[in-house]
Amino acid sequence: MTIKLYAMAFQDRSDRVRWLLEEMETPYENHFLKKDKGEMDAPEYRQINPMGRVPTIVDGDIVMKESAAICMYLADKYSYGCLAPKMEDAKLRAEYTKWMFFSVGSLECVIARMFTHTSTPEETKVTHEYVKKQCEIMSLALTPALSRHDYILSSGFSTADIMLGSIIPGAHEYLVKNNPVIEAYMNRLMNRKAAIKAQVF
Ligand SMILES: N[C@@H](CCC(=O)N[C@@H](CS)C(=O)NCC(=O)O)C(=O)O
Repeated sequence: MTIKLYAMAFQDRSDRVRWLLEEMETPYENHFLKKDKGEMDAPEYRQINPMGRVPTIVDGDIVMKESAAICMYLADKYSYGCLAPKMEDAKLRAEYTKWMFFSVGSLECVIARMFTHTSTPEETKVTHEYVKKQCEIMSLALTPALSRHDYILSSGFSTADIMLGSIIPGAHEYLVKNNPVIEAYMNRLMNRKAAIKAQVF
């Protein structure tokens, strides 16, 4: 049964799921919901996602929400040992899990403040100072890892790169602009065929 991917647009948090599906060459259908037509609030959609958010996937009788969780689930199911390190490879799997959670739990929630905490010039200033500082701290983890290898894991490209690659551009100013290591990493990711096909960037 073909996987259904619910989204609002190519460039929302469904981007990482679509990119992963393209990398795995797993068949899927895009279902774009029109917010202005009330489709996010429609009872049929609220039944599978009570919060009325995207992305959601339906894979047979499995319904998944939360983009990082969806990507972990899909990579384990369709690309285990390739885009998701195996459990037996404990050190690599631990590193992979760390970056998957870092991407949303440390990075994206900070970057998202630039969209939610900017209602006045004063608030915008405070928010940008905060995001800049946090990005400096997160660079202390990202830059050394990406100096040692082309992708975030020593084993090569993985789903953790899809998560990071879809989130980092949101803080281009603070993470990419003056950091040649992260800039080169982003160029590698942006040139991947699957990312181009998924219209991530
Ligand atoms: N933590 C969730 C966040 C989901 C989320 O907030 N998605 C946004 C789009 S990127 C959304 O659905 N917003 C609802 C709206 O704009 O009405 C995830 O990573 O999937």
